[in-house]
Amino acid sequence: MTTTHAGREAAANNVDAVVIGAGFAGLYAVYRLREMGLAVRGFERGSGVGGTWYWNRYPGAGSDSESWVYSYTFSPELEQEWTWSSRFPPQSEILRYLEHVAERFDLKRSFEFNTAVNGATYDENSNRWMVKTDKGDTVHATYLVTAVGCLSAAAVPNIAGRDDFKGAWYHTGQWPHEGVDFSGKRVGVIGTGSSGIQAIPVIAKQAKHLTVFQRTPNFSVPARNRALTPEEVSNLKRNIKEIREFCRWSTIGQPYDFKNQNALDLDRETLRQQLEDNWQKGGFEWMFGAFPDMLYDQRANDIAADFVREKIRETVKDAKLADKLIPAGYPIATKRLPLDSGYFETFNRDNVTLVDLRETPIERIVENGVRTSDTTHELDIIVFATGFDALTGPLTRVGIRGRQGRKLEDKWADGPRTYLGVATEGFPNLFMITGPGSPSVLGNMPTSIEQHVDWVCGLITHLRKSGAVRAEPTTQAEEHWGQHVKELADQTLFPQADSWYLGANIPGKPRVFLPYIGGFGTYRKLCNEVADKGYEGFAIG
Ligand code: NA7
Repeated sequence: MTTTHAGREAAANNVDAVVIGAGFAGLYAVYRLREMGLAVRGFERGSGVGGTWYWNRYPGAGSDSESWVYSYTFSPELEQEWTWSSRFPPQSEILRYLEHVAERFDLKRSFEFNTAVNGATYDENSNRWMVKTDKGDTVHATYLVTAVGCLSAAAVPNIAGRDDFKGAWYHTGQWPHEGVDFSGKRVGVIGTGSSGIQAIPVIAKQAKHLTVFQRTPNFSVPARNRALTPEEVSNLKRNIKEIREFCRWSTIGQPYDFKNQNALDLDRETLRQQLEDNWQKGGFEWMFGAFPDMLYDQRANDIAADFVREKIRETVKDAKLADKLIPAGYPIATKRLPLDSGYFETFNRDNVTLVDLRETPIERIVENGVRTSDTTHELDIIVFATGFDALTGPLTRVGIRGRQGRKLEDKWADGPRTYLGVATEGFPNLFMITGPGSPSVLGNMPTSIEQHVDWVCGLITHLRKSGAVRAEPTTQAEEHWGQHVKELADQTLFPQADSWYLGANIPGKPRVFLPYIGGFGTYRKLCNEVADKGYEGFAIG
């Protein structure tokens, strides 16, 4: 009995693959690896599946991707069974979907929940990863697959006096499961990125008073979220194969793409009408289903930016307030473009105040609120909608050490270096799902995730068939990829903004454009070519 138990323990601690994370990426990675016949163990720091959708439970949280493509494609049955309620599903529905997937494919049995991986070291003698958890377990695995998410390392700014605050404070990315009751409360929201812009209209409706602390005014496009009709649902289901195939090869993994035409080639009136038509449709299509030069050419970008500025001015009744809310000084969409449901309208409410931190910066947090240079804003609750240490943060905090004990955070001290965003030299058999240097946050995440996992599984199959024990990128391939990622970004207007795409939101983080901006379809093609050439750029042995 004891021997059997010990034997089972040993088997469980010696597996083919460890997967970190049980969000969209981790669930699919476990599914695929198990399908290939591998012994897999997954670790997840949350108490359940969901990843982003497990943690981001703030009011108004939801997907900015159209629901019918914000989901898996690997199972046509699943695709037909599941019905989304609305165009942009709320967090609770996406979490329900992921729980359904985990149950349907019996994925939970491979995961340990409430367990964080807090170290992973590659042992060159055994060619195995030694993975440690905060529960004190050590698991040995041939492959280490990180499915840690791009936006999972919450960034709470180090504002003086935070511990002095006597009220409650929350970060949007670490929201309490039981929710927060804002009724009768004076609430402050710090941050006007996508999370703040989703949360602010909802909190304003509940709170006694809402104070919005804005450092940089943001552009935003209406989501125009709505329920899907039964006819739409049946049409979508009937055509889903074609829709998905389109997404797979599109620029951002969505069911639309840039036009084959530049904004500057159109006369002003036609252009305005097209922008207006897309504005009425709502969603990212306004920008990413429009004219490519809006992201390359300052003159075209200015037209788009001015269009939104006019919309803000039309919406916000108080002209002085509108001035404060109108963005300037960076090209539109070069900071992640939020979608909103009544964001600018919220500032017409009597119970909402905007604090422009460029005029009156925060001095410190005090026991009864936030003190800016001119006054103290009295608050019962502070919501930090202040974002994340994006893309690299979730990886460097794991404590990954490659060959010769080299730490990932040391290797990436001047910015991440990867090949295809999937692997990094010196760290054999470490496979990153939607890592830095891949399209990741610039596209529809589930589309990216499935492509990555499938591709990594293809590489693992190749290794196993050829009797190889390890794969890692060559320095040359990695350098070449890094240059390519940079060159593509430099051709656009993106590097002009202080965005989290560049790490600009985290003090001391090197300014490196993190995602691959060449388009998701192009990236897929490149990955396929690498595979067709026997995984060119990898040292395999
Ligand atoms: P973002 O987009 O990084 O937005 C964070 C916001 O918080 C942004 O307005 C920041 O202003 C503001 N911020 C950050 N630190 C401070 C301090 N110290 N003081 C005042 N204001 C601050 O994060 P989100 O969570 O909204 O969105 C992240 C992504 O998650 C989103 O794009 C989706 O992909 C999902 P700043 O602009 O830096 O001046």
